[in-house]
Amino acid sequence: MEHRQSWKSSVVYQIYPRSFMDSNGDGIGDIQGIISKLDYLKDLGINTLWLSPVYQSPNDDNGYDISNYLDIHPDFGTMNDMDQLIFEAKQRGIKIIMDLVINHTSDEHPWFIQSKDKKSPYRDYYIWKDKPNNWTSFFSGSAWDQIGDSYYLHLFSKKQPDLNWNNPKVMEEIKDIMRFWLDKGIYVFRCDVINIIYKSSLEDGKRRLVLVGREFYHSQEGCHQILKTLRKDVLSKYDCMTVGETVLVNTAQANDLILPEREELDMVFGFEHMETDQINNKWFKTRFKPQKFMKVIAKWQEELYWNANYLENHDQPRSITRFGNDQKYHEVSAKMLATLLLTLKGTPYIFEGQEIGMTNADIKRLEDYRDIETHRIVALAKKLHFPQFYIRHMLKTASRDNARQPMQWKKEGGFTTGIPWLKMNENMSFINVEDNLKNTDSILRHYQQLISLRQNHDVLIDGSFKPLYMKHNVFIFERKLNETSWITVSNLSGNKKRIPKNIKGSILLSNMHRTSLSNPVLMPYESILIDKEKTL
Ligand code: ISL
Ligand code: CA
Repeated sequence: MEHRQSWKSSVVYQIYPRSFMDSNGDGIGDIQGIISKLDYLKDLGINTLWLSPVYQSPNDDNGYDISNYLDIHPDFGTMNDMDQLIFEAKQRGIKIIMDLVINHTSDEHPWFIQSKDKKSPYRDYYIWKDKPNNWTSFFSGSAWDQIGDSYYLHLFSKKQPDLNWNNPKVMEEIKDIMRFWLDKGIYVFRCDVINIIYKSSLEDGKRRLVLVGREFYHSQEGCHQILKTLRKDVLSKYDCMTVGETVLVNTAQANDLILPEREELDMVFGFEHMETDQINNKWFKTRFKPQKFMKVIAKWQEELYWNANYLENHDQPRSITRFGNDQKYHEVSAKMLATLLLTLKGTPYIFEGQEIGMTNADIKRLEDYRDIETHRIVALAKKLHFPQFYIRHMLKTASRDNARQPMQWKKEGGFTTGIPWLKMNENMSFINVEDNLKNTDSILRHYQQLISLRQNHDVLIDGSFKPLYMKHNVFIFERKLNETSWITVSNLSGNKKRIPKNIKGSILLSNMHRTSLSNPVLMPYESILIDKEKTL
């Protein structure tokens, strides 16, 4: 067989370290906690772990504001713990992805502290201006803040000043940071908001509702040049891969970042499928439209060289609540989404808790939310006199804390012996790892089966993708490699549907104990994986 890049067969599990497992009772997940669960992850079958940031940080944005890239936040442990994690993971055949946040640092990073002095050699590490322009931040409000008589740019919170990628010294610093971690044996970087790091001009942006100024920093040629340099000078010297988080990209822009001949990134996270249940903005959710969702997914499958497939992460609401049904059809719809995710073409990413069908948060009081973005939007909505019930609705459907409630290991929690940093979901009494492990037919077991199918059948990795049917909220596609042809059927609705007559074959996996296709009624959220060639 032709040489296949190792990341094509990766199955990635994303850990949000604060919320995964607390080993010392301070209510915050940590590295020793992760180590204690490596056997669990190995049994699940995953071979790659992505850790959201564990670096030193004042935690304004839970670690996405880094004050020292070369050290570990004491909440999470020490560098020794990190070395031990890399070692223990390797023993189990698990590779580690670290988050690389290089659009901005924390305002408490020594570079920024020094850059406040106009005469400092660090001044040019950041973007300073005498007068702000009209750009707005991802977290709402102006993207500029004042210190003394100057303003600095921050596309996220004011404690996340943007680095100046026009300064070659910044490039050299980041290269050193990457080498430091690659030399320790980490395998991949997940490059945070990587397609917005280069600002080609600081003039006023076109007037629009959100992200004013984006035409000057979104997917600029300068960004491609930076990525090529990082690849050539650093990444190409190691056995590693990169996945970029790329906001607002279309398929053409995504391909421009990942086509092998471009020598930039290996794959990117797109967001278009995440926009199929909202109007304009994530805070204005509408009813989920499965038709739109499957069409976007099929488009990315067909047009992209390789996909990074995901249904949830630490910024997104839980997929079961959003695209499935977290009540009556909790188990079947979680399994249906799993089958979809793991049989698509590309590298699948599973977010912690997804494998047991964790749902959106049950936080009732505004003050119990922890996320900075949430608090910024509440302040803005109050200023605009949004009614209280609507603000609550916005948070319930879109707050990032929906995905950040601690991992539900046991009926009574099992995450910490102390007080969790963010309240746990009360449904842990019936949605938890312990029960999932006991039950041979659980959501977790379904994930396990799918991962193992992926790892033992090249058709799920190298096979082509072809949509066969996308009507009435039913999504059917084929993966084909040489003589092998597998078909995934997913009912993305809570209504009964029919399986089209031309779909034939034997059942490889079902979320409803189906053993044949003789009954053409597709039950609510039913999903079937079929081997077409082995028609009975
Ligand atoms: O969170 C979002 C939607 O709710 C996005 O707009 C998000 O801010 C964007 O995808 C960038 O996310 C990444 O960078 C941010 C950080 O807050 C996120 O957690 C991270 O995933 C700034 O570093
Ligand atoms: Ca802890």
